Amino acid sequence: MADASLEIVRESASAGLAAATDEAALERWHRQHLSASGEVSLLRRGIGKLELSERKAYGAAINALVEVLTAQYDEKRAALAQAALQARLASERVDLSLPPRARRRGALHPLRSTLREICQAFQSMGFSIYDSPHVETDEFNFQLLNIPPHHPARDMQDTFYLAPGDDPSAPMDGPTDAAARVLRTHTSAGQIRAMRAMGPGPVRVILPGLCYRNEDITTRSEVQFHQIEGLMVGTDVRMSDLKGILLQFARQIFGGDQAVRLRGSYFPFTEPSVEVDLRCALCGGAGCRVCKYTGWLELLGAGLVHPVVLENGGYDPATHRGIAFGIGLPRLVMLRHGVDDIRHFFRNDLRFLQSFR
Ligand code: FA5
Repeated sequence: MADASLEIVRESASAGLAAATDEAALERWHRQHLSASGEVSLLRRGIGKLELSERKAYGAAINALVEVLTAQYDEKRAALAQAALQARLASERVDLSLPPRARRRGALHPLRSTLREICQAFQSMGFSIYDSPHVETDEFNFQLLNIPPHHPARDMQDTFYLAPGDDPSAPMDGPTDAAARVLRTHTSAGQIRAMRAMGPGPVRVILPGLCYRNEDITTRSEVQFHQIEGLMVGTDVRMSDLKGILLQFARQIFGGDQAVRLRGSYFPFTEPSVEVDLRCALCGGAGCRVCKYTGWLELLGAGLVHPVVLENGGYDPATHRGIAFGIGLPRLVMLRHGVDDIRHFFRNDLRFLQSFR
């Protein structure tokens, strides 16, 4: 009988516990059932009214009931705490799902990408790349190239001389001093170095790189600009090689059925010297504003290596001949892409640079 009443208490207490949905309801339940003034304590007080023989079993049944309800209470309390924690985590969650900033893809600078194409074009014709210093001596930049001190050709290449030693306030060396250091004014400065490194064998190299001239910056001139020097020396080298190589080069870089023409010119380090013109790709030779209605565009300077220069490079001009050419990179890119101002290349204007993608 007593056990049956305890079972009813257990059932209703368990149902009450299951219905508690928050901390406050749980505490109310605890007060009602398990506290000193709660329902189970009242049951204990009833023990005294039982027969002596029943008291022990009834007491044990109440203890078992307390144990069951306490375990259920602890379990419920842990579940409510866990649910509260989850709710808090959900409400305080940091939203990391912002859309990322778009990644901007870079590209090679138009000078750099064309320089690569030019190097590849010459490499496909058997040329290798020869690197020579940017800081040169007056001797290599001028004198060994048949440009002695005070030669009028120096006027065409206004030169940056470096202060001797490490003292920037020391008086500059001048063009009469062979060891005076200069920023090379043209890649031709590397011609003698390449010949001396490869002689007496054949030479077939290009020397790409920056040159420096103390010039006014205009739409066609910068103080630093790339040139690509070409040099070929051997026992069987002729002017027709020069024309064939440059025609092949022009067709690879400008595409299509290009034509080149050689026009007499003067450089102290080549004899004969020529300017090489490219048939204007815009008008096909008919004449337009870009080619100044001549049908031709000036591309580069070239010629047969002067005997004095061959000798300075360690070759006998009686048995060896050479061809040399010097291409100005920015003006070539201007021709190729219709760029009207050389200064665009160094302005870092993304709109200009991206137009070459
Ligand atoms: C020379 O520099 C000779 N060394 C070229 C050469 C090599 C001739 C081998 C014969 C044999 P020139 O000064 O013309 O030549 O310059 C060659 C090219 O460099 C020019 O056609 C032009 O495209 C480019 N150039 C010269 N000065 C500048 C400048 N200030 N800014 C941009 N490009 C320049």
